[in-house]
Amino acid sequence: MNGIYILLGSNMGNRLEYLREAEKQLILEDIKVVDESSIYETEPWGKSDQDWFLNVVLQIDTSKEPQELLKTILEVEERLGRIRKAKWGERCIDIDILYYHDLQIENERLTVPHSGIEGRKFTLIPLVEMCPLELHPVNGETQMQMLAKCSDKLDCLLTDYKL
Ligand code: A4P
Ligand code: MG
Repeated sequence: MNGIYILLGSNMGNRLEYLREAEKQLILEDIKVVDESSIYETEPWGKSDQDWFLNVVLQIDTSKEPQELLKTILEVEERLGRIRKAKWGERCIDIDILYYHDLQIENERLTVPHSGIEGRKFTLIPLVEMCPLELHPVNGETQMQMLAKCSDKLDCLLTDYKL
């Protein structure tokens, strides 16, 4: 995997504005956006009695090490007023680190690559759009191969929203 990829998700309030504001705040924190996927409207995964999400994947460039990037992400979530309630539950903004080049990290605060990639179409579809042939550093599969195998049946609809 060549690059740092993060996933933004929102399913509360003005979802598109939350995604836009999150991107703005990240840029203010010395994070450069190199590429962005389309925005997808996605059926809630994990906990179905909640509203649909908007999801987008950003490829970013930053001098921050993974732990520091996580800290920044948590601060941006907080600034945007994210209140943590139920696991997998509704949120105005959620930012996850998907890949940090080929790094593998596993501690109580951070798992990279993100543990949910293989099982979630709302993550794999934007990744396939951006970097279909890049390899997952742990399982050695391309984003396309993972999507082809993925058993997630939830809808992930392309929108023409722009960040
Ligand atoms: N953490 C560990 N690894 C990471 C990582 N790679 N990136 C830790 C970011 N954070 C990471 O996260 C809890 C803790 O995870 C963080 O403090 C960090 O130390 P959280 O965001 O507060 O908790 P959560 O999101 O409720 O739980 P979890 O397990 O992270 O859920 P996910 O995987 O984030 O899933 N359906 C659709 N359609 N679209 C979505 O975007 N998102 C979720 C949340 C569920 N269903 C969804 C979507
Ligand atoms: Mg999360």
